[in-house]
Amino acid sequence: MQSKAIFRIFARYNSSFMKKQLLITGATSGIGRATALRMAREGYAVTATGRRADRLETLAQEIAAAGGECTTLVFDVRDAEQVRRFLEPIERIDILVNNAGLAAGLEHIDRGDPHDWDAMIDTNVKGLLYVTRIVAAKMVAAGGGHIFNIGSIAGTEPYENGAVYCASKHAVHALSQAMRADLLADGIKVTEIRPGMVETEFSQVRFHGDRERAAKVYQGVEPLRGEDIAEAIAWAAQLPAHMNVNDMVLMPAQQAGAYYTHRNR
Ligand code: NDP
Ligand code: 8X3
Repeated sequence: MQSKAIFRIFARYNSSFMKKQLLITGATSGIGRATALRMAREGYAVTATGRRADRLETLAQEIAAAGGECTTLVFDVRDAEQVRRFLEPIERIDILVNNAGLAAGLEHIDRGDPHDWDAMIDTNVKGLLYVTRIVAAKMVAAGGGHIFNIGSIAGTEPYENGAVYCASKHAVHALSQAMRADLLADGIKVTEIRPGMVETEFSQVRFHGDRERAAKVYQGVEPLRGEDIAEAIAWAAQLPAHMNVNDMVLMPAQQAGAYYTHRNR
């Protein structure tokens, strides 16, 4: 009787450990939340991170109710010490999705708010670096892994009023290419996903909570949804070992780039 119980505990522990481990930042909303749900459905043991604990708790319950596995970690990617404290103890990470990010403000450079600039650079660039530093070292030691960086079309198309956000995503684009080279001999794939317009909390955050202004961004357009980006990540993650997607640009059919959107009247 006792040995059966021990066997069951061992089997559960073993099957959990055998699952591929995925860590995603910014899983409380939008692309991150959709990707966590999707990848849990694909059979990954998901570690979902973000600052809003209640949102992560709801996500973990949703994943568990669907038979998946989700651990949550509440920390701010801008704080290098928190990142180290929460991520260092994790034994294995097969896939990292660097998703946490934001745009703050939409202004000409002479009117931009330096607090917004700090938030974007500290999150989109430095936060991504802090997380990657710790996780990539684990992947190198393990002899493989796959890193997804969520860039943007803003990473190659600078636009009026978006100087600092565009600069931060240009940095993500450069980092993705350079880290791919750095990690090449270690068997670590690096995939950059660069979406156009995706309807999430992104525009609400950009306009500091102004929902009406945020809604106008998507007027007359069928934007992408977080689930569409999750679909792309799920596809790229399951490719054979010899094949990698370096850079994937995804847009709504009604968008041709940062400057061209066809809106229904
Ligand atoms: P959301 O605002 O819906 O989600 C952003 C996520 O990032 C949230 O989970 C938020 O969690 C997290 N986050 C923000 N700051 C921090 C921080 N300091 N520490 C930890 N987590 C943080 O937007 P999206 O889902 O759209 O954005 C996800 C990524 O996609 C971003 O990198 C964005 O730049 C990129 N992107 C978005 C596009 C779009 O049109 N929506 C297009 C192209 C790229 P919490 O607040 O709980 O910490
Ligand atoms: C988000 C897309 O066009 O608002 O990265 O910069 S855009």
